[in-house]
Amino acid sequence: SQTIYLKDYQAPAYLVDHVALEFDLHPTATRVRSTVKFRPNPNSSSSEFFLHGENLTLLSAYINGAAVTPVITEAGLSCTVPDGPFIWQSEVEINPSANTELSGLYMSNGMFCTQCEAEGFRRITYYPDRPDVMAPFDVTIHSDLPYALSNGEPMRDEGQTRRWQDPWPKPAYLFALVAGEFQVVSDHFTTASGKPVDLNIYVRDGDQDKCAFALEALKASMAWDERVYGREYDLSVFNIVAVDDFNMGAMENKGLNIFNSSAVLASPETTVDGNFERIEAIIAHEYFHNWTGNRITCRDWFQLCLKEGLTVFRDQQFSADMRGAEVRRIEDVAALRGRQFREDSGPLAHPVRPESFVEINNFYTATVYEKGAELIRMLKLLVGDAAYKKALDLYFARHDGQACTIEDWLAVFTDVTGQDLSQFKLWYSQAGTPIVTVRDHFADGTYELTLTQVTPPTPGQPNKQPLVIPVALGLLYPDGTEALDTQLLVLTEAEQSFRFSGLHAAPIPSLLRGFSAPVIMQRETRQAEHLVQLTHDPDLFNRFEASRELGKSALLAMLQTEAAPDDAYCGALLQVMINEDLDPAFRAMCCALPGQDEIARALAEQGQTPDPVAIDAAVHQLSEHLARQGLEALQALYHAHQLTGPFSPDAASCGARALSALALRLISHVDGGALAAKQFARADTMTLQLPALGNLNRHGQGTEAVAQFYQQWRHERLVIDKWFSLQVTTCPANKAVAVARDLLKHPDFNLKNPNRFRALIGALAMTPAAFHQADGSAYNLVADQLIALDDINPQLCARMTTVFETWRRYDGARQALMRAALSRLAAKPNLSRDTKEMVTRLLD
Ligand code: B3K
Ligand code: ZN
Repeated sequence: SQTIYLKDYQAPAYLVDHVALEFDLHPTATRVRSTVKFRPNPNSSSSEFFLHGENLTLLSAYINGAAVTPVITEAGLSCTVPDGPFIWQSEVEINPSANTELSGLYMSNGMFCTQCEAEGFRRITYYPDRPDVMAPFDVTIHSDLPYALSNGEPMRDEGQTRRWQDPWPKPAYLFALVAGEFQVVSDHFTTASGKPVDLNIYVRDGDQDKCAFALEALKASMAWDERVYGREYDLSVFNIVAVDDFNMGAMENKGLNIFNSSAVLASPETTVDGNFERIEAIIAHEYFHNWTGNRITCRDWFQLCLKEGLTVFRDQQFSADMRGAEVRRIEDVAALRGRQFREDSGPLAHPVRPESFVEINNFYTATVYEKGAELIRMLKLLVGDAAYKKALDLYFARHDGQACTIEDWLAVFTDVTGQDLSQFKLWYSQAGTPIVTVRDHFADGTYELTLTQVTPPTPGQPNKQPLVIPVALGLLYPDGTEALDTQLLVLTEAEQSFRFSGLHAAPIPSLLRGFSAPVIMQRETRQAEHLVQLTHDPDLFNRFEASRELGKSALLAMLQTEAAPDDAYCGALLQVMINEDLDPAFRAMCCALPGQDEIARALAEQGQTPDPVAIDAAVHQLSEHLARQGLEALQALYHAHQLTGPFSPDAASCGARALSALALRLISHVDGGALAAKQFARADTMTLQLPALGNLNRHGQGTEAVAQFYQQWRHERLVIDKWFSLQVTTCPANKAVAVARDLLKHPDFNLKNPNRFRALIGALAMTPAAFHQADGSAYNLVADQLIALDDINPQLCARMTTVFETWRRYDGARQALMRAALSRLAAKPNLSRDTKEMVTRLLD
């Protein structure tokens, strides 16, 4: 397998002025005819004509109407071409039914659908499948299926022939085609300048009652992008199709977004609050790509964060506006730490803009997406809101219709502000999470704060330079009053000191407010200060942070010195839980105990070896202690937050339900599931039913309810995914492998459906105490399943290998078992390029 380097980028030898595609759809033998107008690129010195193509049977090829015989390899074809512009025509045959990779044109439940990002278009026809070749597409589909869709505007319907024209030049990765039998749910939107847009969601029969929420989210996204970024939609129709077999969440194809059904379908009966939130965010994300991704795309795949980091940032801003900025920020940071910090501290660490890859699909990562978004958040903080807005306006004006780079992106900020961003740019090339260490000192009314930054070595990057780190700081007095309002300190050197005078007592620093930079802040733990912050910090993020720090210290003390559960911490949590001045959603987040992986990471950051089984036991013990200490308060809280009236997934209702779910979870530690059983019996929504079932199963009371749940929901695929997950995540950790083995034999398990595979195998691997059983049985089960999956779906297999990325954290015995499991996968005959790259990096 060949490594591709950013430094080797070369402009395309030929540009495309127009593409016409014609499809004769057939499940096993689809014909694709293409007519492409090429012209030599004036900015390229090469005249070599190469078209990507994989798994295609070429039936005929013509240049300017004359038959040609190209040289064909596994990667594509080359051909002698005339000087100047010419017309390329070809016909190929492909087999969508055999396409289990779910890349290119494939079948899902009898419908045809496509996934072309990153390099799937080359599995449909021969073409320069690279994002810097943009062209208008004209698509003709012959099929007897009731619906046949593609990008852009629908042309006049001619019976079994459907035509679509997309006027906006686009790269091939944004091409999409869907055909099948659907139910359509429709709505309308009128843009700010008065243009009408038809909105449609296409779903399987039976799912039409699960589209309303996504349609509302779509309209809200369209209005938000007009209001906040001045971006209008640019076609008369916006189509969304839900498919059951899909490798990720959704895809932003121009005018025809294709969604994993789990990222679009929602109903109160089948969907939990967290799903509603996720659907709203993904709908927004894909819609926002229309400007940040489609109208302005990436020059090459190394620039992926140009569209993904920016679009994640935009969807985070949207969700903050829809659901409350502070609570959303806490969730986003928790996800960043859980996925990106984890990635950044292990063998898969890579820069936000990687410099090399073997398989680009392996770089759709938390680093590119979530850290990429953090860089934009920092940039906005550093230049200010007004300059950010000007820079974005300039970006859209200057680069519309282009394929751009991070240099282009940063240049608009430099041009607007005059600021030199060369040091800031290191964030794009330097991998690893900076560690900022805090020392402080107070004397004679003056507080001195010294911050030191170090970024640890990452694969291929032994030495790091200091970064630009914006640190939002406030100071509190020990009685909780404010000593200093939020200030922005900008750290640019390895070590810097800051002085604050005129203070009447030693202050408590409230550092990194709102999580102003994606760094690890290290400061000697001071419980008394955290307790003040937990109850008084005006920055809610730092209240949450104080709670995490207290929770971590309590658990670490239990693990390291067999200390008893910390009463002061538990008492403080209970106070927050019942504090009616605080948003219930915030209370629920702030009072959940730290996650088990978070504890493992905290230990690893201190150079210690985590034992996931011991962590699980400590979390259980602490939960029970907290529950006993606050039982009456928890029961009152539970009952006070029961909602009456029709279900609504709005932020306030979700918050109330989250708080009552937290209370129920804790109470179950004391009553063994009695209250959960009552909730399960009367639950009329999934948000009430699923956690009730989880609590029952967690306390050994789930057998009957699990069976009943299956009978109730056996025809709802997305609910059955939850049913698979729940059983492995809530059974006793030492039983999880046996439970998973049984479920692998269940007739509803299906290796070919990514959602189902993730629901079972992913859930097992993401449950630390279950995955890290000392006998290595879970590692082996996961490895066996990955070995089976690799031939079917290399992309998903490669993605799932990341469950092993933390192997270096653990003890020698577990390390050896994980290495052995990975080595078995590495030794599989015909290992895919995707998986090979991942196991190589993991084992390096
Ligand atoms: N752009 C797609 C991701 C494609 C992943 C290809 N392996 C979805 C998104 O980020 O919106
Ligand atoms: Zn995206």
